[in-house]
Amino acid sequence: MKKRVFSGIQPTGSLHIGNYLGAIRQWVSSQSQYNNIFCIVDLHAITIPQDPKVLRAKNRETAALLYAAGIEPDLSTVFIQSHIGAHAELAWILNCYIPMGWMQRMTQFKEKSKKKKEEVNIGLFDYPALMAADILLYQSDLVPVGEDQRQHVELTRDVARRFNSVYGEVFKLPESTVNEVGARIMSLDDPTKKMSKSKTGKSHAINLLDSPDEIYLKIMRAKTDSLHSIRFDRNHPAIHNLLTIFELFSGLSRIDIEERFEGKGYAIFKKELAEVIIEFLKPLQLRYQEITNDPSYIDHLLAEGDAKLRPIAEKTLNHVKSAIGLG
Ligand code: ATP
Ligand code: LTN
Repeated sequence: MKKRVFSGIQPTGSLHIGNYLGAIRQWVSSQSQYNNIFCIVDLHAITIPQDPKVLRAKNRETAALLYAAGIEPDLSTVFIQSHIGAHAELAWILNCYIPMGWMQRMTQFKEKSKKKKEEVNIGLFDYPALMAADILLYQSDLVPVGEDQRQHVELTRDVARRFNSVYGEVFKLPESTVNEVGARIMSLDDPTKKMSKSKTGKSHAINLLDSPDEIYLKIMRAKTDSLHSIRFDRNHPAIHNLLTIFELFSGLSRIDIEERFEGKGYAIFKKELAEVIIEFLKPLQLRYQEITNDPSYIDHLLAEGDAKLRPIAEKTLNHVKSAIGLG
């Protein structure tokens, strides 16, 4: 039996190269080794205000982008979280087994709740309980994510362990898998912040559907530091981030990259970086156009996903409910 991989992505904003390099790249490359489930987490998305029409369109767009990036329908199942009611139901039950103190330690909540205070709702605080429900419903073994989600997977393990210690082996304990390189791609305009969908600064992120001109402009505007030489040096986070992006999209080694740009200026490096990204994204963008030419194709795949996964999720939920004396 192949191990089960489960991961999720929010249908908000535009997918960016951070999402690709931190998460989607791992999903695609290890697809044939595992039994894979990828969830478009629209219930997580509504923890911040969303326009209903946009949200519905983004669910489809996100699915199409995953297939365009190399997710294969024969190897992986993609579905929409809100289509399977068991997610919200299990999240409620898990709430009753998660101490407040665990949630209060979550760094993502601390970060996100700093912004607009009037928009901070209970859902945003409770976000990790829903994420735990997503993972545990499918008895997942591995959860490939970017660095920022590692802590949420730890909490998932903790709550599963706590539940199992009372009721027996109901949940499998999942493990996160985080890439060694690219697990935290930083913003182009502020290398102290992670690249993020919910930030809208003009040169904050490179989106997977950006045109060559947009990519070129954003890279040319990207912040650099005063190092002047082009080396992988953690003390110079702006150039380190750009070099990491170059490394991952070009497939070249760090030594080769440093040699290639030795004695050269930032302008030359940036031009080559923009070209490497543009070339890499070209086939993905073409596939996206092909896939979205026929909207019924995505709808059909998503409906198949629901039908295949609902029984698995319901089986776990029923087990949980009978263990605790519900239903
Ligand atoms: P937001 O910042 O609005 O919460 P996001 O950009 O983090 O959104 P998600 O849909 O929450 O996007 O994340 C999808 C996957 O991409 C997760 O596994 C997450 O860890 C990963 N990821 C997100 N941003 C980055 C980044 N800057 N570098 C590497 N991986 C990332
Ligand atoms: N919280 C994740 C998205 C997410 C997820 C999941 C990831 C929701 N449920 C389950 C892995 C497993 C994020 O990227 N912000």
